Amino acid sequence: MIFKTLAGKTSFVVLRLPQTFLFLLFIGSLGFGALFFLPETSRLKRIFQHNSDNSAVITDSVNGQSARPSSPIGYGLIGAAPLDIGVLRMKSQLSSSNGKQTNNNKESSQGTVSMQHTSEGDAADNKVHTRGVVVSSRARSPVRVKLRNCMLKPPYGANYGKPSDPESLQRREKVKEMMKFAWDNYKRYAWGENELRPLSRNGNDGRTFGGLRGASIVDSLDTLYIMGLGEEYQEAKEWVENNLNLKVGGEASLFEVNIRYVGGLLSAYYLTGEEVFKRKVVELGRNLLPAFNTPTGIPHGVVNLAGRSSGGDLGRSSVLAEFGTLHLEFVHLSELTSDPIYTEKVMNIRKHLNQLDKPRGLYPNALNPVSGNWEQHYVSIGALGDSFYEYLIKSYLMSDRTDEVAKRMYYAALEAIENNLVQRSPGGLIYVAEWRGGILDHRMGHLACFSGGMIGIGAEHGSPETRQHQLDLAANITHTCHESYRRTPTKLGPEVFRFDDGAEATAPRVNERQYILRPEVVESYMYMWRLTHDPKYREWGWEALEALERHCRLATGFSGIIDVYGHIIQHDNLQQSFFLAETLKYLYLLFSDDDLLPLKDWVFNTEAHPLPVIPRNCSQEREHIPNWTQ
Ligand code: DMJ
Repeated sequence: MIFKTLAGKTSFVVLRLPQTFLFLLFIGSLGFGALFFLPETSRLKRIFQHNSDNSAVITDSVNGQSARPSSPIGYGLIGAAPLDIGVLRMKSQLSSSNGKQTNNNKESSQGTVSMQHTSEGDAADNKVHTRGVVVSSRARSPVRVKLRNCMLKPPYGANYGKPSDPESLQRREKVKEMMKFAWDNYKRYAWGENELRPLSRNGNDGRTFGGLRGASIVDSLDTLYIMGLGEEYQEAKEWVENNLNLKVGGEASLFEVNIRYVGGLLSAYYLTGEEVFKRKVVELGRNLLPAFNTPTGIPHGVVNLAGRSSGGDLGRSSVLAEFGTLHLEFVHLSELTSDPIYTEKVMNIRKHLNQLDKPRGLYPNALNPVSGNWEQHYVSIGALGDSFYEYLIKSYLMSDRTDEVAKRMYYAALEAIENNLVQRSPGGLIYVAEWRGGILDHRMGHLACFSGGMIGIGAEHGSPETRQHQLDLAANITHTCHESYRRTPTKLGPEVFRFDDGAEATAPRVNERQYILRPEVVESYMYMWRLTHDPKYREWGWEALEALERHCRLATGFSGIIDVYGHIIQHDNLQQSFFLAETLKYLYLLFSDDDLLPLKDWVFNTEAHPLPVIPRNCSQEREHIPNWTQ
């Protein structure tokens, strides 16, 4: 008798006597590895692959329906966390490893995954996966075939991103430990609130999210999941299920709710296939629509989540980085609901921006939602502008490179940025200055450091003549951002660094010297590593990690610091939710192999929540295909 998983439950498969005999003979003479040489149709093989077969996300994205996944975990990344599955198989623990989370989670959350497994475990894992068995067994499921052809790709390849060199593996484990530490302290002192205040040992709710709570939980779901922190992921999921109340009546930032909550829930859904995330994100998405009730359809910055009014003040300008950072999530909301309204809303923004006159081809940061005109001519690739540019190139990539309008707008914007904002300092550092009505302000925000990664991922999709040039620009900007870290005693970078009055990537002004656990610099390291495999990016990431450990880690969680140049460290008492969503996730990916969330299949929203590329053959089957050519 052998245990088999069926529809997420353990059941038994009884082998009749002759089968049992043949089976034992086969195993006895060739060992367990022999199982993987059996033909595809082999019943024995099916028995031993219950985990993978039943871990499918059975999202039918063609008609927008979602069937229940047969396993609580979509692709089984936690259930089959790095090495767990191999070890479990080799130990013949088939009777208990039924794809349910509880058993496997225990192993992963206790930190036994990866680091402590022996080479026996490693070999077993490789044997299973590198022979393509998991993939081919999945392919047998009709649902998975549909899935594979349409929306989703597994978030990992053969090896779950496990790096082959021991140093990177050790570093990746360190990042995971930091995540667990940040999570445990949030849980202990601020559970259910938006963020942890580690010094005062309480929570911070603020007003940004209009009464929504648990920002750190929603922002952490996918990070916990990809790291194989199974128990923690489960706690987070249960909180979302039982406590994430979307019926709140406050005024929320449309941008922040979109990137953290909508992005976090979408990504959790696509990674795990858990219906609860879809239900929640669809409800939340609907609550955001009143923000678009303006004469131009350019949304307000704030929205009343109870839908009583559109929220926001028509007299206030809308910010480019806010209304320009909705596209990825809203297109996916249309995908999930089969309701084109979300795509229409963001396409309207796109259209409006596309047809507006732009000073020297640049996009100013503020627009009047009533007149639809620019409010001033202040341009920045950092605060107030940043993720608008990011979403242009990522919209193109997420559309499986069919969104030609986004592509054209991105490369035209980049050209204008290069012609007007990109500068070389006297010391030879390349930076992106800010522009105030034609006058350059020679400063660069930490936020602008995401642009190294953005320009890097865009490089290979532009014209072949500009490819190397753009890759060099990306590398140069990333280098400058690294310098802004390297030139401080803490080895963490300031909020703003300058290139005037003798400053070179340093922060002479006291009020610009804080580091609030932001991700942008390590984000660019991660992309540049993926694009070039130059080991310096991993070294730089490790330097940042060590500095975080030295200066930002307290006994009760992580905190930003007030002055990166200070010799006595003062903390700002806030563990930002983006530290868990982004900074630690990018570090983890930096030390992982490229088959964890491959960039050809996934795009990260601006809060580092991975969203799947929508393959063109998937869109073609849909009625509401957005018309990218308009
Ligand atoms: C995050 O919320 C997002 O990355 C956003 O795009 C910019 N600011 C923070 C992190 O610094």
